[in-house]
Amino acid sequence: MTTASVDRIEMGDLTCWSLSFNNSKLLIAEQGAQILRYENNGEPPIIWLSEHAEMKPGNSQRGGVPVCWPWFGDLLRNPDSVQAMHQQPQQAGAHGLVRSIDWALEGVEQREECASITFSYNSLEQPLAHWPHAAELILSVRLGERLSISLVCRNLGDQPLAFSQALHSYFAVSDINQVSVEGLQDCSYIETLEDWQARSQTGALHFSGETDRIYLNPPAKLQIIDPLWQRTINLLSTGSHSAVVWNPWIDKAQRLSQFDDAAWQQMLCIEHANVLDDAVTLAPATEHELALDIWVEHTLTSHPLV
Ligand code: TA6
Repeated sequence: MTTASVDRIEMGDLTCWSLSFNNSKLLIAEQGAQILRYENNGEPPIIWLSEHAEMKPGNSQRGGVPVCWPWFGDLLRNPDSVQAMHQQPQQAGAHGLVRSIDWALEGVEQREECASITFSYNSLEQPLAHWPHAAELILSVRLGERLSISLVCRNLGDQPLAFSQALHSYFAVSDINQVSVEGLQDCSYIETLEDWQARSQTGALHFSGETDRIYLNPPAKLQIIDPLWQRTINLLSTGSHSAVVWNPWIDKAQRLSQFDDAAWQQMLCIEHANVLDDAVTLAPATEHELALDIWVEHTLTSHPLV
């Protein structure tokens, strides 16, 4: 009989929690409720973490699944409703305000079929600079045969709450030149590297340079096909109407913090989000859930007989 386990551990200056179930392991930090690692024993990681990740307070770690909220990306590229929630939008940093603050541990569960952990953030208890609104986030992670992530946002105020968001997931790949993403064919996307022009995806997505695209209304299921590691990473989401696909490639990799110059070859971000016109406006006393299931299938590719 398998009994999952949850243990508290210190990683550098960060308090983290280690979940294990069968041969799967997950590491999550209290800071930002940020998943840092997800892997099956004896296999390459599923969620990628930079070898230069600095385990110290004040910055999100490069890799894992940073939570971007109450905005994604550059606040000034967000809808007016989202910008108006901030008192000094011109001064705001990228990807919101909750990636680098400690969340509260709400609960831990160890069962036969899974291990789970829940964190919360409440703006009434931990006010955010220049963002004076009443909201609560609940991030729940369940490790079983799959990894299930749920991000719930509750409007605790008496006015509508407008936000954009993303689970900014970094996935490990064998070689970005060899992988592809299935599921985005025929989707419209915004090409942020070419003046935010609207485009349409033809066929599967392959990579040959810096990629930073916002796909609109993608299907619930996307797949990262990795022939070299003979695996497919399956991604199944609900409550997400945008998907950001990002690889920094060679030049941007050299400008990124906590990032080896060559690391662009072994990572790929697929970020389940609600951004641009998909930004969320919550009525008072209502909530919204963005959820994502991640699991790996092994695909033994048949090699032609030599
Ligand atoms: O999600 C893609 C992106 O917006 C990229 O443009 C890049 O800036 C990446 O996020 C990382 O952002 P960060 O603030 O974590 O360095």
